[in-house]
Amino acid sequence: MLEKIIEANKAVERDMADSRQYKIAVIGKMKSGKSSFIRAYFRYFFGDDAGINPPIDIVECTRVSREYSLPFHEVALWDIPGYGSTSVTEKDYFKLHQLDKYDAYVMCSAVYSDFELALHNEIALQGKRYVYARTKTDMAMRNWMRSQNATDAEWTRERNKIEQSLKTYFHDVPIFFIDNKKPNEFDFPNLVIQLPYIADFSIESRRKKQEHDKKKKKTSKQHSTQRSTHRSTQHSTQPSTNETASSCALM
Ligand SMILES: Nc1nc2c(ncn2[C@@H]2O[C@H](COP(=O)(O)OP(=O)(O)OP(=O)(O)O)[C@@H](O)[C@H]2O)c(=O)[nH]1
Ligand SMILES: [Mg+2]
Repeated sequence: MLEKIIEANKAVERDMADSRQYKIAVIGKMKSGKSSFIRAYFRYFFGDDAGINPPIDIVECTRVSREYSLPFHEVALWDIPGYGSTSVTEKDYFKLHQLDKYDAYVMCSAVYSDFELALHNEIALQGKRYVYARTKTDMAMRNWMRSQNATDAEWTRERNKIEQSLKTYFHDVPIFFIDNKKPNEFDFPNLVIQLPYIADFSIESRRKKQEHDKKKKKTSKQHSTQRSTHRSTQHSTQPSTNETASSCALM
């Protein structure tokens, strides 16, 4: 019996080692809905019993990074404090929260801010990938439709316009419009289903970048060695000024 249990445990350990859990950081401006996204994510997959309830508030709330994960689920979400408050400024956001250690990112944003472009560039420098989650779509839709007295079709056109303008800033980044309060609506289901693929893609793209950087470094090292060898050969085959002078004198 004991042997069977040990064997079963070993099999579980093997499975766990085989199944990779992606480390995904949920980042963005304070109050953009990062913690709400994490709650909605686990609720979407596991219902209210998931027991994953990062604190949510209308005032600044998340002050330290924290992991939310479940065993055997392929995605671990990290709730990262938001930038833009007095306690967490935009400057050094990436360094401060050691964002380089994550496999991929979900960038939450209810309204575009220029700092998102800085984050976008930082992630690209790392060779990694992320998804752009446009949160609070429900509110944006309600407010816009009310102010314009618009129809659903007009809202769809407006939403497409917003998406197109975001795409001009964030090339190649998947953009999803979501409502964290209703994870079955808008693009939420599409986002969460694609998340592991994006994380995989991010890891692969990071690996390729590292390989490319390594090759580049090696080639530039080779070039500099060649240059210095060339210089020293030129130096040894060319007569010194004194030799030239003396050979001239001999002629
Ligand atoms: N209507 C609506 N409200 C949202 C949505 N996402 C978040 N909220 C609300 O926005 C407020 C802030 O949400 P949080 O999840 O605490 O935001 P956060 O980014 O984690 O905030 P900090 O950790 O303080 O930076 C809360 O009142 C949420 O209920 C959404 O998609 N729709
Ligand atoms: Mg939070």
